Amino acid sequence: METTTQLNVGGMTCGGCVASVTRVLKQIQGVSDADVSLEAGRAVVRFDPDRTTVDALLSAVERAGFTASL
Ligand SMILES: [Cu+2]
Repeated sequence: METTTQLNVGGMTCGGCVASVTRVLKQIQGVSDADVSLEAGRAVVRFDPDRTTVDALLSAVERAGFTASL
């Protein structure tokens, strides 16, 4: 069963950052959608909790050079 979570993403300054965060999130196995907002500094991520975890989402965003928290 898919679920949706909202992450706070820090360090995004332009559309390129939004594209990067969106890409890294969507590349994770089990993520079906990621909606990233520059203005809000947030990412709404739809994922299957049997296939990935919130920690994996946070780590992926951090590895891409941004901060991430719940
Ligand atoms: Cu940018």
